[in-house]
Amino acid sequence: MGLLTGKLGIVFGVANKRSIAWAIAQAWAREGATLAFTYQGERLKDNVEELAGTFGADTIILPCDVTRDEDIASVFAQVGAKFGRLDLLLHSVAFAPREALEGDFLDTSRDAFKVAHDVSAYSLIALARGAAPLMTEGGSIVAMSYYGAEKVIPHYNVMGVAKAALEASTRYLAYSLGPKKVRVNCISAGPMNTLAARGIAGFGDMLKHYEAHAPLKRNVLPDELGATGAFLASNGAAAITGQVIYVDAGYQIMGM
Ligand code: 0WE
Repeated sequence: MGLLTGKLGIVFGVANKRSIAWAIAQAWAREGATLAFTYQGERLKDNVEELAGTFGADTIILPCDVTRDEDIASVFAQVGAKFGRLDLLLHSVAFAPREALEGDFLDTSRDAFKVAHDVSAYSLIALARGAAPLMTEGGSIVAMSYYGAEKVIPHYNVMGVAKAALEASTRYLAYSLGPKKVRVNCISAGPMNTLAARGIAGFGDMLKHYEAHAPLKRNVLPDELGATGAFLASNGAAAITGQVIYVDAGYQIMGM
């Protein structure tokens, strides 16, 4: 039997087949979970319907802009009506205005800071609050982070600050939701060739840098994020909460 048989989950952040959210959703589905998906804007609707449509009739697909409280309320109302309960939530959503990821951190505008934190960090709190009343049998919330939260990665800039806020929010949410047996953890992934990474100057060099310096001398594969996502969602991780788990070929342990 699958690790997640009978569990009901919701996935935020599928954009296309290369999305980390899609890798983890596939692993959750393979382990027996029934899933709901949200998509951000009409632009991504067809992609998500095509991908998630392969999972069968009980799959729910809904629009959600995580900066809109009305969207979030509507998503959890519909998921509550159709599923009756929720066990799993994946947060794989981030955005900072492009210019904030290109220039000097010193020039970060108030608006870029606000947008990056609203979309990439506050949304975890808002989604957790929406999901919590449905997690009546406990639950597992998983959010995606990146090493730029703790060390300076040139050009990651305000996203690094937002990921630091996301990781700290993970700890405070773990404390808040612990009494309800809802666990909250982050996966800090090594760099992946996704839509979010496309067009980032020097990204190819960054993948090469990991190959050269990570203990495992390679980059991370989508299926490996899926497997860790499935583990954190499973009862095997029942005593793990508030953690940041590195799935980065070991890169994070290195001092030089
Ligand atoms: O978290 C991320 C990227 C998230 C992201 C990507 C974009 C590109 C398009 C957030 N906002 C935007 N805004 C856009 O307009 N990663 C972990 C991938 C990433 O992004 C970087 C990296 C890495 C790694 C940016 C600079 C340096 C390294």
